[in-house]
Amino acid sequence: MGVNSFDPDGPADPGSGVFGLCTPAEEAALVLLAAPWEATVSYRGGTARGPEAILAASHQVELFDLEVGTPYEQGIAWVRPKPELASFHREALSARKRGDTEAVNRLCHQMVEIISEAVDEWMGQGRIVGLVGGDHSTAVGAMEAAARRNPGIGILQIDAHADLREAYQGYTNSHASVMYNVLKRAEGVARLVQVGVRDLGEQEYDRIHSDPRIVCSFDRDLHRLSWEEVLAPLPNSVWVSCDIDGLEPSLCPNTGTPVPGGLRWDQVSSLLNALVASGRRIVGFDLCEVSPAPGLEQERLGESWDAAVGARLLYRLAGWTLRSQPN
Ligand SMILES: [Mn+2]
Repeated sequence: MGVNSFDPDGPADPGSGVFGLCTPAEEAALVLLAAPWEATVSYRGGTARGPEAILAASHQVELFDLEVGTPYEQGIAWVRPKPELASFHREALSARKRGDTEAVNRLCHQMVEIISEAVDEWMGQGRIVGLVGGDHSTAVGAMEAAARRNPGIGILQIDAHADLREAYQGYTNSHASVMYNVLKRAEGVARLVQVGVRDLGEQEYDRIHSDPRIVCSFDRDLHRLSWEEVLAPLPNSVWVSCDIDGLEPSLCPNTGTPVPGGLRWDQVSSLLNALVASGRRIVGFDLCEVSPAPGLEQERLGESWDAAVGARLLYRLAGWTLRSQPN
């Protein structure tokens, strides 16, 4: 990694990897798996360009962070899924255009399998994995893989939406069904703790109250809850699933389905600080639904405000995750 010439406080080398680092994936403690995918977006598109935009914006992120210190020292690398994912994505988008819901569902299922296998492989090689979506449905396979390797885990979901629909617009792997699918498919998930939810259907509301695995801290209740109370139902090992729309829309103005309200930047920080301070271990995480401004040219993706926020949150998620590992 050219330790002698590497200056963590200096500008990123344009040819460098995520956060301006050059650590090969084989030597990194944490790999960030890009999942450019938005086959079932229901409102505004763009999140398939999220990973690329975050990668570009990551070159502006300070490697010293007041909350998480210097996680880059343990090695963080950017990795891509199998090239088939891109062709499946193109096929899914055109199937969607011609109204072939069955084909969309089949291709989305293949996406889930590809992500699940990739995450499992990296975990098998001793890496911790952070998934960078793409729409939130890209996280289903990642959580499945994590639950297989860590039975009994909890999921901490930061999201404006409950994502508990059985299907949405006929799509069984919709971004609106993420947690429904995870709870149905991943037996290893013991608990789902939702934070920031403020936009949901009546059936989702009923599901929250009828499934003993689900505990939801609605956005409207956060002012009277401590993070300790919010986090209390979680077991020791936790996957953090972060849909950027859980944050205030001012932090993600171009996300697919923005909703008023949401967590402030300092609240996300203090929530995740509290999670790590409680002694729980973050076994992996996803960051989804970050979307650059529409029409932004390729070479200007890194200037996107959404990506600037996303890249900083990604660095902190990496930092909290690494810090939470037992020595
Ligand atoms: Mn979501």
